[in-house]
Amino acid sequence: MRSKSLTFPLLILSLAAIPLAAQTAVKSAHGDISNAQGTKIGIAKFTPTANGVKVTVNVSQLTPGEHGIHIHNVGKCEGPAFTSAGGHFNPSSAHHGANNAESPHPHAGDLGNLTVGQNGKAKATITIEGATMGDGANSLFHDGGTSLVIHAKADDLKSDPSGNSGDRIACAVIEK
Ligand SMILES: [Cu+2]
Repeated sequence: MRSKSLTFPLLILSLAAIPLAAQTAVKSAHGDISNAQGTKIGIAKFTPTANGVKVTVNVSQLTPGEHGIHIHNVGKCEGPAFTSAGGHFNPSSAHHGANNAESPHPHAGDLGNLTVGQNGKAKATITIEGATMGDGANSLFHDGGTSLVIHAKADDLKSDPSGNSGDRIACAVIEK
């Protein structure tokens, strides 16, 4: 109880400071990962780095194996199909997949595959190359926002537009 009463005023103070800081640079973002039924099954955390934005994904209740994982171009996750998330976040209009025969490739929203263990859980840290959390087309917070989507099947890392990775089974709106 003692620590709680000390923490509370500090929390108010730091919350009051956020609007000022947010105007210059977003230092972190997050997204609650929901499945098609709308159940929260995980969380994604985003932090800017020198060459992009680092995302840490922590998710459970998925089928074991490889699942395509991408940043999609609209920050809207309406289940069960999550088509509201739009196509891939692809500000450079590149082809999909690290092994795509066409050049240039891959694109920013291409995060490859997420490996889910036999227990249905997955943890991964991936860099969204070239993405920012500031202003402009490369920003995860461009007009309309972005989302993180997990697919039913593995991404083949070469097929446009989404690596043949099948249905969208989980989605998180990326939020400041
Ligand atoms: Cu996708």
